[in-house]
Formats: sequence, structure tokens, C-alpha cells
Amino acid sequence: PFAPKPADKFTFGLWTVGNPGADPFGGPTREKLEPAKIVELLGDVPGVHGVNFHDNDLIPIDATDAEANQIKKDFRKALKRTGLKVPMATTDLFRDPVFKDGAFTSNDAEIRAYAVQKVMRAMELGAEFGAKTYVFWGGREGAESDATKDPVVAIKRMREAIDFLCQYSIDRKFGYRFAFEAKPNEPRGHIYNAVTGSYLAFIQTLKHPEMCGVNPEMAHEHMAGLNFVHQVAAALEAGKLFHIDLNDQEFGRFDQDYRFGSISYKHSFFLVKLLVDYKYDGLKHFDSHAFRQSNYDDVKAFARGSMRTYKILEHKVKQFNKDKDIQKLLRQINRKSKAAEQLVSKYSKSNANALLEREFDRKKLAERPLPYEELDQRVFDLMMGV
Ligand code: GLT
Ligand code: MN
Ligand code: MN
Ligand code: MN
Repeated sequence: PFAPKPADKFTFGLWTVGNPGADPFGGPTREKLEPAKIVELLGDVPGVHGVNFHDNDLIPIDATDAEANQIKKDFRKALKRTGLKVPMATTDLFRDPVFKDGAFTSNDAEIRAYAVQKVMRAMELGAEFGAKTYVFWGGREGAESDATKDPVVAIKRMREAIDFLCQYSIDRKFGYRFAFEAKPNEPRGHIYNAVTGSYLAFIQTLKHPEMCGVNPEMAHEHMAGLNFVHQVAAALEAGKLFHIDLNDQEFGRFDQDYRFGSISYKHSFFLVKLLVDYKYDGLKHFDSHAFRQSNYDDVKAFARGSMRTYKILEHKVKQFNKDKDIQKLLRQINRKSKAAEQLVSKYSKSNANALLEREFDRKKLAERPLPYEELDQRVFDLMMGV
């Protein structure tokens, strides 16, 4: 009953299921797979919609034209065989040493120009495979010491690069929508635009805000100790949720990229509830890695599990929305008053005067019951299937 369908728009990345399990203290535990092989692995997992990539996940940074053409040919064949799409593409602006001090915000004007050129080429590559969403994760855009960079200048440089690339996408008729992904730290000591809300503000200062939105990642906001659901809500309410990275993370820990739902059951439930209630129908990308102990069979279990968890939570959300007791409690705690609502819904001088005149029984209002313990326990019972 929890089988995913391509219409669910679940996606994975070449860099996620193809992650060979290295960490800062040890090398890879799985062999490196060619892009076409990763597509085939995903093809063995029913219900996947697509596979996303960074330019260099597909084509190594130093590949010759002949090598690039062969890789693309094999990749395209694998996509055809499996029916997988490439809905999103992005640029690797973090792995190569040239980006050790950032890309768009580097202190070196030539590196900034190179970064913009790299994105232009990567946008072309993504477009070749049909991608319509373009993600910007500024992993190296930051600093360890603020002696090294002016953070105001960094914002201006970022804006200049994005304005340039928006216009390029328009001129080339790629039809991209840009999605900015925040992260507070790792790999930099401090990354600029640390949380989704920062990008929501930044977007409004761009030349083409209409084609720009955000790609919030659950683990990134949890690293910052924030409530992810609220960040996503802000994006949704602003009409800016263009893409979402689902995964999990212990609060306050290093970047863990765990399987969606594996740690934060309750936050994951409320996240899915938000996406269901507000009818989000965009891409749902699992930006997570299987445990380092897993072999590729277990990586498939990881991919199946990610989608299954989402579908189970979706089912629980429907139960929540239908549950008579829960709905009764929700009606009880949301007290309506036509008169009060009319007074403050729209400003007018007469409303303002009427409001100033009105008497409120502060003590009585404070005494109205809010059975939140009861409601919250019902969520727990529901999730646990009790
Ligand atoms: C990297 C990062 C992710 C981003 C990817 C897009 S790359 O794995 O940790 O959160 O979404 O560049
Ligand atoms: Mn991560
Ligand atoms: Mn991440
Ligand atoms: Mn991500």
C-alpha cells in the first residue's frame, strides 16, 4: 500500500546513491560506479522518478571531449532503459582546489569568472538531459575568519553572479527555475546565506526574482538547530518552494545526511503534513547517503526505504486529517469570533477606534482551555499505530 509511483516525483542524485562511503577519517567502502551503472541501480528500485547530477558527477572535471561523449551516450541509454528523468541539475563549485575559498564569492576575480563560466556550461549539460530546475548550493561560499573576506561584498558578488546567470538562462531559453540551498557550515567554518530564510530575502533583491526560489534541506536546518518545517512553511507561503532535499540529521551534529525519517520521526511527520496540506507537487529529492557499512544491495534498500517512509507518513497525515478526535480538538483550540476578526482584518480609522474602545476580559481569555498535551499525545499514538 505504500508503493511509490513516478508521479510522486521522488528523485535521487548520482552523488547520493553513488556515494562510495568515504568520510574524513577513512576512504571509500564501496566501489565507484559509472553514472550509467548508478542509473541502472535506481532502475532496480520501483517508483523512482528521476536522477539529478552535478556537472562533474556525470563528466569528470578533466575529461576529454571523447570521454565526455562516451559517458553521455552510456548515460542516455541507461535513462532510456530505465525510464528515469533528469529533472534537476547543479554545479560542482566545491570539490576542486580552485574553489577552496569560494566560487561566486572568491576573493580572486578570475576564479569568480571561472565559476560563472562553469555554471554556464553545466546549465547547458543539464538542459541536454531535460533538467528544468537548477540548484545552487554555495558550499564553499563562506569563511573561517572574517578577516579574510568582507561579508557585504560577498553578498554583492553573489547577486552579480546570479543576475548574470538568470539572464543567460533566459537568453539561451533553457527554461530553468533556480533553487538556492542554504547550509550553516561544512565544508566552510561559516557559510553565507546560512538558512533558507536568508535566501528568501536575497531573492527579492535580484533582477529576476520570479525565476528564483529555494531548495531547503532538512539536515542543513537541523544542523543550525532550527525547525525545518517552519523554514519550508516560509518558502511555501512565499511561493518559493521550487525543490526540496529530504534527509535527516541529529541536531547539533556534523553533516550526517541520513535516510529521510530515520532520526526525526515527528519533524518528518509534520514536514510531510505541510507538503500534503499545501499540495506541494514539486520534486522531492532524497539528498542522503546510505550508511558506510552498506553494500550496493543495501543502498537499494536505503532508496526503497526513503520513499516508503515518505509514503507511510503521507498515510499517517491522511489519518490525522480524518481523525474525529483530533479534528474536534483542533476546532476547540481555534476559537473564532466574527466580531473580533472583522476589527483587525483590515485597517480603517473606524475599526481602529472601535478596537481601542473594545473591552477584553484578559483573565477569562487566559483561562480558556488549550488541551495541547492531549492533542500532542494523539499524534504520538497515531504515529506509533496504537
Ligand atoms: C552536496 C551537499 C548537498 C547539496 C548538493 C548540491 S551537493 O552533497 O551536501 O546538500 O544539495 O550541490
Ligand atoms: Mn548533508
Ligand atoms: Mn547536504
Ligand atoms: Mn542538499
